[in-house]
Amino acid sequence: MNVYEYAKERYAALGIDTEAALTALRVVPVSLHCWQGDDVRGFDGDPSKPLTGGIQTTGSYPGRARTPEELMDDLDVVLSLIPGTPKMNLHASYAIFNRENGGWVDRDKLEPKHFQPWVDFCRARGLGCDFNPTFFSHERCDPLTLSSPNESTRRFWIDHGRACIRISQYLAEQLGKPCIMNIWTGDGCKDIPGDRLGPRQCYRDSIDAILAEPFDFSKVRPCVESKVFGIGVESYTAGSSEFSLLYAAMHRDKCIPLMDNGHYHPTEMVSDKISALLAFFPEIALHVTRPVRWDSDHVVLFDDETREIAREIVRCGGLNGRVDIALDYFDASINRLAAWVTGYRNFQKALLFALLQPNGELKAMQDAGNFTKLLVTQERLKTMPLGDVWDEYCRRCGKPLDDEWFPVVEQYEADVLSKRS
Ligand code: RNT
Ligand code: ZN
Repeated sequence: MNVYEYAKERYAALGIDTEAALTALRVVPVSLHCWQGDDVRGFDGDPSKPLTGGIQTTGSYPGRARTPEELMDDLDVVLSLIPGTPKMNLHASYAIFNRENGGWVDRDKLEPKHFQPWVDFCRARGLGCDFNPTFFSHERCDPLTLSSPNESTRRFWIDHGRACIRISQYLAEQLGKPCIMNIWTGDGCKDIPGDRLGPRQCYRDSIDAILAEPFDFSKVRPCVESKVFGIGVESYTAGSSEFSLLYAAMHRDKCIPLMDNGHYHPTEMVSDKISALLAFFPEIALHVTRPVRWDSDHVVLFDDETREIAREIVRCGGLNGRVDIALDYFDASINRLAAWVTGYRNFQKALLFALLQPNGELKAMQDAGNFTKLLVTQERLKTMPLGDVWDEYCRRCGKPLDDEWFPVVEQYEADVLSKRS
């Protein structure tokens, strides 16, 4: 008997159908963020300009993608090494300007044509595409954007947001898959503000103005992402958790909330928040990352919280379109392709772990008050032969096993990345 058949029997003895899990996992869209490949620099400005908005990449590992072509080449290697159904996730700052489309324009003037090479890239690979307006790393951040007291600043960024809605609609129509369009700004204050309500009212009105741009909500799913603090905005953020959740709650016909698990106090767990939101919202979106003491955006691991997030997604019915999953991390201190692949595969593995749980029985134990058995069973599940089912999943997806993918990255580093200055 091969190891998968043996694992299948072991799980079957607990009432768990590994075949159903393998089938379900293959079609779950998980967004792959383009910004891991170039340390969130983008192509619409001077690449040496600093990353602003309170986020930071640290490290200077060689091989960063410097052009759209390099980023796409890198993505192709990554796509060859990850199982499942990836979706691209772009930022507006990854617009591609060339002679055919008239060259550079500022962010308030972006058009679908500036993303045509990305549409072609995605279409040729059968990928959907998500999108993000880029409210950072730009001279029109004063340093605020949508919450600025300066009306012309707000106008610029509202126009950027509206342009991004039109681009998102184009991506959805061209690729035949909904586009999740996430609104996040780094607006906030380093020190104790003298006014919080004013900027938050501006922020609210600015999002209203962006979402006044006509779009089809079945194709474009605008989200608002909250954040507790950033570098240089330690004391207050305009788009706090309450602000973003309430905005989404009061605009349910055109907006959904997005939680990034790096954006809370270190003892707050997004795994615990998923069901709280799903009790009220038909759909929510997630950024999966790994905060180390702060929103450091380390590579996603196969760790307790990642597994718990996956378990909550699965048992709350999130795989049926109620939870939009995206990865969001950026590590510049290690091989960037290895970072991408490690995080993506780990989240796939966490989803597989979650699909191989006897959820009905665990719930019954809880409802019956049998917390001893619940504890013992959940601990028991941790050492079931998940790895053998995972290997089978990779095989069926035609993708390398855990031992096989890193040599491909090492070879690519030797052949390609090491030659980039
Ligand atoms: C920042 C947010 C945001 C960004 C990306 C680049 O803290 O998490 O989602 O990481 O938009
Ligand atoms: Zn995020």
